[in-house]
Amino acid sequence: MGFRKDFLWGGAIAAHQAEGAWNEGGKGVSIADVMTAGSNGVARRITNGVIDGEDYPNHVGIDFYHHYKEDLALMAEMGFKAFRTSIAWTRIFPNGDDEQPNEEGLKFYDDLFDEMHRLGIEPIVTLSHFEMPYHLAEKYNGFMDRRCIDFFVKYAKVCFERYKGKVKYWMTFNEINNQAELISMGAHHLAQEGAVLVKEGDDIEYMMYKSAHHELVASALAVKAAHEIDPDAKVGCMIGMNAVYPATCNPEDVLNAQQAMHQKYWYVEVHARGHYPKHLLKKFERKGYDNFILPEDEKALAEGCVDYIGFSYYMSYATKYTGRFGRSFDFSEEDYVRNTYLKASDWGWQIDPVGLRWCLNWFNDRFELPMMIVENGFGAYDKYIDDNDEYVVDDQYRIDYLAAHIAAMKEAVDYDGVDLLGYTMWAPIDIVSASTGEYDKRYGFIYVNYNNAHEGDFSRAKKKSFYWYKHVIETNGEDL
Ligand code: BGP
Repeated sequence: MGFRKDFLWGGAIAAHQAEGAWNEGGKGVSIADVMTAGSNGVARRITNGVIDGEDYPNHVGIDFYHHYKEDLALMAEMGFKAFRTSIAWTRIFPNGDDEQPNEEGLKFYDDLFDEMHRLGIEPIVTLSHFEMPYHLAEKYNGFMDRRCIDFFVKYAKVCFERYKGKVKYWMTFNEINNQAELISMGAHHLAQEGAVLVKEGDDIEYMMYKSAHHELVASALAVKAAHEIDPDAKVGCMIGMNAVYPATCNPEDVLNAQQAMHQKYWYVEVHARGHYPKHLLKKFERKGYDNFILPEDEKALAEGCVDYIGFSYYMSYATKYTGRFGRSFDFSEEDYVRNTYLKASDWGWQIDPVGLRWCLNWFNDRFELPMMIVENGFGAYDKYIDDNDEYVVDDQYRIDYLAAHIAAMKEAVDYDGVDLLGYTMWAPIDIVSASTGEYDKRYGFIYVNYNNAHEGDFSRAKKKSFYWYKHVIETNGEDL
């Protein structure tokens, strides 16, 4: 009983939220580099990335590019078995459609992965974490154009060949399904996911399905290529997962919640089963949206099923029926209601460890694949304490959040038969928030001295949770 002996305990970050050095080492500009900082309630905007007076937090990140040795040493001190990060596509292909890869970028990740192995840390690598080359967005409108399938597959193959023997666990597109929440989350999700830029009057529902289809084909072709290049490679999908509960036991609310699950999670069906679910094919037929699925795409999808399901889990939702089942393509804010049984973070993210067990079961019942929880964490405004020698933040709330979620996943392993490969919490070190671009929304066990006002020297210090997580890993999750 308990977690497997070789359980991959660790943490996860993404290149664009941490590395900084946005124009060093031959790197090109990514879609993340041109996004302004938002703040609570104000969405980030996409500009050309050079407007005076605008704040572009991803240009700097936490300067992981220059600090990674120090940071990995701290992860190793906690006993990390695994560390998830992404490769910045623009370090390898600065424009996305370049003939040759950028050797300096390839070398950076060689050094990074070598350092991880030296410390006994297994790399888990996402190929595209919200950061397609900006040039591909501008010139091709991202994944709206089929040519981007080839650009991605070329990039993926270069990575598989170069890092064969160094990287075993891969994921293709981070939280590929976020784009399903276009209306409530703002069009920037479409840009983050598929680097598709939206103009007024565009049919964004059509654009969402078409660009997602191209990404799914690109992902499937990459999975196939990875297996050919390195038979030991395991390639997963990465789904942003939240349980969607009915607000009441009124059958209409129950059906509505099921429709919301259809709407948000059909992506994983394509990744894991190699074909579209029937409810979506019906919708495409009804709306005339099936013109972008070519026969060769169906073959590619069928031949490129993922080896495991990677997913993030932060919160759950509750939804009520507001008069239209299966709203055209979004469950907007009016459909979602506050779950009175749950508390929420300062950003309104409802804290629900039981929902994690529910989600593990949802995946397990359908796909019977191994799983990896590749993100789970608690964003908070941490209070810095000056006069404590042991730690600089007393983040008991973060410990409580993580402990409850680890306990829930242990139940899923012990009682529900879930095959769980690992857990990489988000994020072991404070980094830039993806949704708001803030520094002050902190997740780390390691504090980074830098804030929203761009004050600080990037020095690193331990929080209380640092010692707690070290102990969790030491006891293989037995003592929380
Ligand atoms: C996920 C993303 C991450 C991330 C995390 C926390 O959606 O994959 O990139 O940052 O959520 O979100 P945020 O940073 O907005 O708090």
